[in-house]
Amino acid sequence: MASLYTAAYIGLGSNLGDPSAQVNSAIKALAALDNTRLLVASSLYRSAPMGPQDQPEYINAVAHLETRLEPLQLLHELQRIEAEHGRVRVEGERWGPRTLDLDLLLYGNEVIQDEELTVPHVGLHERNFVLFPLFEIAPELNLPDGRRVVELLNACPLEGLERIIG
Ligand code: A4P
Ligand code: MG
Repeated sequence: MASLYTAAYIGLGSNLGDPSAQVNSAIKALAALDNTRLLVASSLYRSAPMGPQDQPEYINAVAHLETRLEPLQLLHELQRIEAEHGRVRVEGERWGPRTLDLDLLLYGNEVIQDEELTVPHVGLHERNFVLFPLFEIAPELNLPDGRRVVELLNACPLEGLERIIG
């Protein structure tokens, strides 16, 4: 019988306040979501900022969930968790600093092009701070278009990325 649960991968990022603490706290919040199980979270990674360079380095990670929430329900839960971690969106500012950013990277094999939600997440295939932690927890994973995470990772420079041990 088909599972009622769908595999979802969440990208976590933070570069304000205490980024490691924010990311760890967000992982706990993901684990506490209704109708959702946290299967595994990657190590934390230190990562040079993409976009404006006059901002602190990021802490990034990826979490693997199984969920019965619909994609938009899950997105709204992610936005609630961001808000609870003090995320304030600045109108018109792109790629700026943030206490917590949660991106829905993948939702099963679905391709979603909605006003509010694009899945797979737009930057997924070219961001080392997404691909490396994703590969750490899901080395066999393919994207809905059939591309393998490991192939994308091999094509992606790893400069500025460092796994935090321990
Ligand atoms: N949205 C659409 N699809 C999705 C999705 N799959 N997951 C919409 C989450 N949200 C999605 O997001 C803007 C809108 O995207 C939301 O309202 C949602 O409906 P946002 O988080 O408010 O905007 P943003 O994060 O400032 O913009 P953007 O372009 O999503 O930024 P990114 O791509 O998240 O990049 N450098 C390092 N080293 N590490 C980082 O994590 N992150 C960023 C932000 C910049 N530089 C970074 C990092
Ligand atoms: Mg975002």
